[in-house]
Amino acid sequence: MIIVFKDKEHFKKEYINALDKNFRTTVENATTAQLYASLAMLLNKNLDEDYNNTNLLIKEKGLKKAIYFSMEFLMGRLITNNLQNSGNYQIVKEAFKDFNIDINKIEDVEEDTGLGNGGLGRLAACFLDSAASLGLPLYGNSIRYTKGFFIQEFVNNQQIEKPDPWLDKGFYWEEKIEDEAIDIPFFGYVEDTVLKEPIWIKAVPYDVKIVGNENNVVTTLRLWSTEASELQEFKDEKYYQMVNKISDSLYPDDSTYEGKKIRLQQQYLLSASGIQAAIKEHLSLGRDIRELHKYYAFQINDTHPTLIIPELMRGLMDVFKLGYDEAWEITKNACSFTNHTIMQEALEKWDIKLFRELLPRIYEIIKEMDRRFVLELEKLNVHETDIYNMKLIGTNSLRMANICIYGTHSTNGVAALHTEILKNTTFNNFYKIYPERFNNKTNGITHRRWMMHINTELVAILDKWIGKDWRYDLSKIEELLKFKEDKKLKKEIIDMKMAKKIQLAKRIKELEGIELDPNSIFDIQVKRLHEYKRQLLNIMHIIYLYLRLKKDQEFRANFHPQSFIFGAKAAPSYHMAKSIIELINTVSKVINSDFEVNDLIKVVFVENYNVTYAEYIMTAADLSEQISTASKEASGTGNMKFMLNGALTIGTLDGANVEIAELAGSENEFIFGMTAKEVLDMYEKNNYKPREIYDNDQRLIDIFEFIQTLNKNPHHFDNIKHSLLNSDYFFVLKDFDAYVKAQEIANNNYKDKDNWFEKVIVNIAKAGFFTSDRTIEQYNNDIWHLTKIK
Ligand code: 26V
Repeated sequence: MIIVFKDKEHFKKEYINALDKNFRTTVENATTAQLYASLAMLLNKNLDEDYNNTNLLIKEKGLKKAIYFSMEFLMGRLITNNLQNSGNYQIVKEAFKDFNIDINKIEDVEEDTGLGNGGLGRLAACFLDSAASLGLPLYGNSIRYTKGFFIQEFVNNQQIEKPDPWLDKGFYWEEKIEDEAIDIPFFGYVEDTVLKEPIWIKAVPYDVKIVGNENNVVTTLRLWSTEASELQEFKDEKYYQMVNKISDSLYPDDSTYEGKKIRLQQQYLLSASGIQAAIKEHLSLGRDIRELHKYYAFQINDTHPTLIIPELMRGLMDVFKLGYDEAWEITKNACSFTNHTIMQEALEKWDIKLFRELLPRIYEIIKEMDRRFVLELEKLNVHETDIYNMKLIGTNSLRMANICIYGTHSTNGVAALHTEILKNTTFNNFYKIYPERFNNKTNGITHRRWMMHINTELVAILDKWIGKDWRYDLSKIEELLKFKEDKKLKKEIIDMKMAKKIQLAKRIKELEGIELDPNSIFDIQVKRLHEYKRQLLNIMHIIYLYLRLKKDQEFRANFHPQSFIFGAKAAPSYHMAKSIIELINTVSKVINSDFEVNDLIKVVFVENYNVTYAEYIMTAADLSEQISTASKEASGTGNMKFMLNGALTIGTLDGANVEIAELAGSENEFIFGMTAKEVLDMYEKNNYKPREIYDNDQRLIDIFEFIQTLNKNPHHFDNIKHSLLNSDYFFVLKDFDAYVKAQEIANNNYKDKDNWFEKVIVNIAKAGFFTSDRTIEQYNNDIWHLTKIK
């Protein structure tokens, strides 16, 4: 165990010194911001020893490293995690108690590090925690955006986006490594493979420590920022603007030409800096460039860092003068790719004209890759339409996923069903040629952040009933199954859930001003807002319930009170998603202020859902809403967090829900709706008629009549209705009836507490599979082959 501070008194002495040194103040006189800053700086400094030892050991033993290239790392707060994993949380908490300070108040000062949009970014953060905790040398590589994911506010029920200048308040967990800066060229022209007259941008790394759990391992997340380059002679106003723009914000608006260019610059900067830093380190240790793939594995998280493939080819050929074939073998062996979506609009394509202007030499390399690929395919007698679809370069655009599958030795999906769809549908043409490249790595979540740190009530129960081994090997949590009928255990789990619901209700009361009854069913859907995730189906069911509760006395008498909680951000330019937010907020106000029903149902849309909010929400759910159109949600990870903390899933057989239902038994979840196969068949047949469903279901007609009364303009929400009646691409109407039935069963079932909480225990006991420790072990065994740091 790394105890940075020997004991409580030692910590107090150091901390008092730190306050004096940093702010010339004392515990009594310091502001909470100063108390927080001093704690963060002190802990960060004290992690140096383990950090240096980890680096030294990797070098001395010549261990292979994996670099996880990702445009997003949704880290959330670091203070609690770093205190916990380093084994100092208790000491520090006790010390603060002596100071008469609530440590939670100090933790609350820290802003979320919100360098990510959602699941993909949070997965990357969980992976860093798991790898460090397993002692695997996995290093994160990303961009130090000056502004993280936007802060959401609601004005007149509508989403407003505010910038998130998270660095302004001070970020104490990073260290700028000036002398490892790398100059990256953009634009210019190519003469005989040499890039001439480019514009140079300096990429400067900031390293953030990643603390392994009680094992003295400290790895890093490297975040690249941009500065003016010394190599750049001509620097005008426009140049400095460009320098700042590249690391200014996460996913800047890509609806304009300017926005697109910046995003591509970000992608290349991230890819080229990471690759060049690895090559420099490799050579500085006296190794041969031809052995690069034996010392580095480069994981491409979705297609955003695709350019590491041509960049590595460029380095090996242009700088180190290897032949194409040798460079290609090294590149393919070093790189591997993870796909996170089958949504067509998220499969990245770059306009050739834009790409060639910005990255002329990289474009040439991709063109050569494409030429050779086509020759290979022709040799294999692949049909010409397949060749056309598989080409790396289409008529107007570069196809990033194709480059990734062709340029790596491994392509994985993120849940069993998702990988099957990749193999049999999305990338079937590639699968037929390279079946050995495709593999599945079902996502996971770090059970430290997503259970141990946020649900101490459950930790105590587990420790008491099955000992502590589960903490280090979550598969052991299955031992709880033996006691699933035990009345005493059930009582403890019921109390745990009640405690967590009360805590969340308190936070919601404080932040949203809405009172929730902890005895009601907490029914929660938190995730990005997207039509395929079907928050619309959820709110339509709520409207149906509301109307029925008002007129059906018998139904009312049998109904267990239910609180519906939403949390979601919509992309700033995604109009339909924003309309759905407005609809939910509007309905929420009507229902919550209707005295006829507001003791039976409540609706809350929490503002600015983020990692820290999630830490309160995940433990407090009875029902976990996972209701995406089957086939569309690649995996989901919120579903796993809810399950591990004792919620039952109401969901479709999509993504990792399939594995949840398989492991826990579908009798212990509320599964409904079309299957992925039915959805895909229906797209193929193209014979879905949503209007017929609408015309024949009075409930749907009533719902939309009600929606017309919500705004003084009855047509205010017509875009939603029209989209459903004219296309309903995500089968909301088709699944409505099945969803209503599943909800009814769930509500009914909750009244039998004994039965409900037996299901809860089974879910917790079967959630061990979903720790990201397991996922990372699989990546390592199948793809990276790293040796553990001892
Ligand atoms: C793509 C793009 C392209 C245009 C600019 C904005 C943007 C933002 C994000 C993306 C990638 C979306 C892919 C994604 O987040 N997939 C999610 O990955 C999770 C982790 O594997 C998984 O659990 C979710 O099911 C999946 O939707």
